[in-house]
Amino acid sequence: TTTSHFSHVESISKLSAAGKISGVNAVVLGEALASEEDELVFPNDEFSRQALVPSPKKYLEMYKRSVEDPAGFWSDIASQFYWKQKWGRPVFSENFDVRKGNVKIEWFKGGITNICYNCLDRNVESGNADKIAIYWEPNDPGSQDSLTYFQLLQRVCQLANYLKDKGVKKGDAVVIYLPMIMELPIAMLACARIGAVHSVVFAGFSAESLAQRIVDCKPKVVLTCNAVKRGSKVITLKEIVDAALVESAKSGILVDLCLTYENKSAMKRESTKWREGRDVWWQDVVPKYPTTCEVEWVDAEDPLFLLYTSGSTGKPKGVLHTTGGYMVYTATTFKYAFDYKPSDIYWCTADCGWITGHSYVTYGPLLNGATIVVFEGAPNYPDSGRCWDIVDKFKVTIFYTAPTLVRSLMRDGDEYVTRYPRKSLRVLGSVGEPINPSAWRWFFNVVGGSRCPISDTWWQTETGGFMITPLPGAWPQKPGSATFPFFGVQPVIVDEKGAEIEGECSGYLCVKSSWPGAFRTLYGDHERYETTYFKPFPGYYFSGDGCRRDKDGYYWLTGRVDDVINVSGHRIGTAEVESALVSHPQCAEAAVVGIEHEVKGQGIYAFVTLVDGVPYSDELRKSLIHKVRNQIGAFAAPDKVHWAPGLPKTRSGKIMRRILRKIASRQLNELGDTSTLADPNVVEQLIALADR
Ligand code: 6R9
Repeated sequence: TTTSHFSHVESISKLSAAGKISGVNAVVLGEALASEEDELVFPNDEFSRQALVPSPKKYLEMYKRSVEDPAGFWSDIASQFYWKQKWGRPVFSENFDVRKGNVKIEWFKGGITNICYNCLDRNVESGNADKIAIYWEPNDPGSQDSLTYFQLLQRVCQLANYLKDKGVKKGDAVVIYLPMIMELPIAMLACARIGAVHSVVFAGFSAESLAQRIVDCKPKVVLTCNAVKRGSKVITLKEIVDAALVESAKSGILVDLCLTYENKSAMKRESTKWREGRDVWWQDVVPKYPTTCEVEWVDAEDPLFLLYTSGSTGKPKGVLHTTGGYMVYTATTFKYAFDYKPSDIYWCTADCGWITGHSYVTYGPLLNGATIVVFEGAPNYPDSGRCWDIVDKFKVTIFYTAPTLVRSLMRDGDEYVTRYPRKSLRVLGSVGEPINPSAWRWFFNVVGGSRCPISDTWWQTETGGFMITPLPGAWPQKPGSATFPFFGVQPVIVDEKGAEIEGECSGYLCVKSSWPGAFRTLYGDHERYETTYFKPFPGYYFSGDGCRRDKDGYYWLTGRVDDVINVSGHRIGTAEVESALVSHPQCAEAAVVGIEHEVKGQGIYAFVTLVDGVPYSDELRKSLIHKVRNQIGAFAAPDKVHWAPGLPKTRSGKIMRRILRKIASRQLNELGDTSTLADPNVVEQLIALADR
C-alpha cells in the first residue's frame, strides 16, 4: 500500500489547516525552542504567490498522482520534450526485488530521443537562440565570456563532428578531464549528441585514479586542457593525463588521441609537454569543422554517461545513467526544487566532475533553457567575497552550493557578504552533506537576507536527481531538514531487519519503487549493483544513509552508515585511502575513520602501523599523506595520521572501527566493551600515542 507515504503530506496539511502556513513573513524562530525539530521557517506570501508549487495542497495533489499513477504523471511531463519516436508500453518497468530475479529498471523504453537536441536545438528553435546559455567567469576577476544557446549549439556541433571524424561512434566511451571552462559542458553535450558515453573525471583526481577509470571504461579519446589556474596556483592537468596514459598502457589500454585545449590564461602551448602523434591542440582542429551536426537518435535506455563514485571497497564504481529517464528527471527536479522561471540566472558552484555538475550545472538547467554561470576559480580568491561579487555581476537569482562552502565563508565573517548588495538572489540551495542548522541560519539570514528559501536537496550520484528536497514557497522549512520527497519518490525508513518503520523514527533510508533518474547498473558489474544497493534490504533500493523522520514527517539525513566518508561533500571510501596508505613501502597496515570537522563536515583520520623496525617521524607522516594525494587526489589527504604499533582487532582479525572512531574523536570514556579484542592493551597504547 502507499498510505504510509502520505503521512508527511497529511502532516503538512494539518500545519496548514491550523493556520500555521499562511501569511507569516519569513522569520527564524530560533534558539528558544525545545528542539531543532520545532523550528519552522515560513515562506513569505509574496514568494509563495508566484511559486510553481504555492501550497501544501498543490504539492499533495501532484505528489499523490505521481505515486498512484507514475506512468501517467511522468509521461505527461516527458511529452514536453522532443522525441523522434514516442516510447512504447509500459511507460516503465522494474524489478526492484532481488528475490524475484535480476534488478532491472527501464523508463520510456522504445522512445527515441537525444538529450543534446533537447538541451540546445529545441531551445534554439523555440525562440531562445539569442538567450545566454552560459556566462563564464574565469579564475582571475576582471573579464568574462558567454555563449548564447545558438553559439553553444555551434560549438557543440563542431566538437561532435570532430569526434565523429576521429571514429567515435554511438556507445563508445570518452573520458573528459577538464576544469570548469566552457569546453567541459561543451564536451559532455558533444558526446551526447553523437551517442558516445562520456565519463567525466574530476580534474582534482590524481594520475593513478584517472588511469584506473581509463582502464575500466576504455575510452576512444581523452579530452583535457594543458593547465588551469585555481586561486594563485597553476595545475598542469596535461601532465597528469600523460602520466595516467602511461599507467593505463601498462594494463593494455592504449588511448591514441588526446585532444588538448590550450587554456592560455594558465599556460601557453609552448610550455606544454607534448606527445607528437597522440596529442592534438583543440583550437587547431575543432573550429575547422562545420557548425551543424546531425543528431544520433538513441533509445531512452541507451547509456548517456558513466560517473565513478566511491564505495566501501577500494574499487570505484562506474555509475551508469541512461538517456530518457535521466533527461525527464533532471529537468523536472531542477524546475520545481528551484522554482525556476525563464528570467532566472542560475549558478551552481559544483564542478562538472561530480554528479551535481552533470545534473544541475549542465543537463537540468539547459533542458529548461536556463542561463547558467560557470566559474573556473576558487570561491575564496582573490578573497572570501568572490561569490557575492559574481552574484552581483551576473545578477544571479538562484545560488546552489555545498554546506562546506557555507561554513567556510561563515567563518570568514559577514563583512565579505554584506559588502555586496546581492539583491538579485531569490532561491538558495545546498547539497552534498547535511547542512547543520547554524550554517543554514547564516546562509538564510546573512546571504539570503531572510527572504530566500533554501532547497536542501538530498540525493546521490546513483539517484541522478533530487530525491528529498524542499519546494520553495510550498511549505515551512526546518533548518537542517531536507523536508519531503520529490514527486514520484517513495522513501522508507527500515530497521536492521529491513522492516519498514512508520511515523516518527530513525533507521536506514531506502526507496521503494523506481524513479526515472535512477541509475541502471554499475558499469561491467551488475552483480555489485545488486549486492550493494538491493540485497541489504530486499525489495528496496538502499541509499547507504541513515535518516530520521520527525513528528511532522520531515526527513533529517544523519550521514552515511557504511564505510564512506563525506569530506567537503566529496565521497571517499575509507578502503581507498587505506589502500593508498599501505602502498607506501613503510606502511604495513592502515585503518581510516571519519571525524567531525568544522568546515569540511568530516575529516580523514588515519591510523597507521609501520613496517617492523621503521621509526615514526614527521617526515614519514608527510610522505604518507603525500602518497594519498598522489594516489587519489589532494581532497582525500588525511587530516591526521596516528601512529599505531597495533590496531584493535577481534580474535578473527577484524578491525574494530567503532573503537578507532572513539579514539579519533577523543571520546575516551565511551570506548565500550574492549574485552573481545585479541589484545586489549593496544587501546591503551593508541591513547598514549594520540598526540604524537
Ligand atoms: C549529490 C551528491 C551522496 C551522499 C549521500 C549523502 C550525502 C548529499 C545531502 C546529503 C544530507 C543532503 N548528501 N546531499 N546528506 N543532506 N542534502 O552529493 O552525490 O557525491 O554521490 O554523494 O552525500 O550521504 O549518500 P554524491
